[in-house]
Amino acid sequence: MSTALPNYRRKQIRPVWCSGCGNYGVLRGVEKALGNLKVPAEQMVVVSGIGCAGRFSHYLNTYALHGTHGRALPIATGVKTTRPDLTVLVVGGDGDSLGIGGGHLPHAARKNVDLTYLILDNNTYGLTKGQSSPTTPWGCVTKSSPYGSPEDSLDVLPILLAYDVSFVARTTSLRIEEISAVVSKAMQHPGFSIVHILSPCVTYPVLKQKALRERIEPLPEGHVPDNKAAALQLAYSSDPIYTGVFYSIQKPTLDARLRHLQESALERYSAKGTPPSIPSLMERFL
Ligand SMILES: Cc1ncc(C[n+]2csc(CCOP(=O)(O)OP(=O)(O)O)c2C)c(N)n1
Ligand code: SF4
Repeated sequence: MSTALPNYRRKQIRPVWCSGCGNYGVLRGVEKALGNLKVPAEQMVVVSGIGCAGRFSHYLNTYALHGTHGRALPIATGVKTTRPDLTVLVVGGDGDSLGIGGGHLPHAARKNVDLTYLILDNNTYGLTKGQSSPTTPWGCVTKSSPYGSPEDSLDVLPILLAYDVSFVARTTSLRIEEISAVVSKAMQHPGFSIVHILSPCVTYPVLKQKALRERIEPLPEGHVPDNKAAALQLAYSSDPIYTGVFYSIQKPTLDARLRHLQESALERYSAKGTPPSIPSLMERFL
């Protein structure tokens, strides 16, 4: 198999997304990023959760794992830990990533597992027909809140920054070139990288394209992404909604930490003679 495929779209499977769905723009931007980085398709795994966004893994010509609702991150962590040589991309909607799966985020951040997570946020549960989600604004009328949502919405970027995710960026499906640039940077980042992608649903339009277009603005030119306080301040802004790389720092990845543990354990045992066999270790628990 060739190692530099020019086109990463899986031609046999046409997306089932509604015409005009923001996810088409995201798919195009991600394809471009993969093309820029020349990621060998056979070295890549896309893991996705359940939802319209969760269909993403079907459409790229890579290995794919369409998991269960909210569990894409632990599955992807398992893939990356057993096969650190593979490039792992994770995709989920706002419900999948921040609702049912939200509890996994701080732990993936603590581990700094080397993968890229794309959160496709349309402020609603698209697949199940427009219920309110963790990012639906307060007061918004949805299928599950006919008199207006009685809850505050999550402020996604400040939460990711508080979790100390080592790379935090935002973009939108309206800007394909920006998706390509930001996702390329995220995938090159050694550690846990998250790109929050505002991707309007046209069928249940809680996040509206026009309103989004009017409010998005690139981060100020002088923004230095290793400054968490500055990143937080910009992340709290809702008008404008800034896009770009808010935060990026280097810290040891889970793989590096595990290798270090393994090497130091082996060193300890080799100083004492031969390492214990697995059956002898098991016997200690009988
Ligand atoms: C354990 C479990 N609970 C609920 C569902 C039903 N369900 C499927 S997708 C979904 C929400 C999807 O919303 P989101 O993650 O925001 O993705 P979108 O469809 O908007 O892209 C729900 C509640 C499920 N499949 N599994
Ligand atoms: S329901 Fe919304 S999110 Fe799902 S495919 Fe249609 S437009 Fe996209």
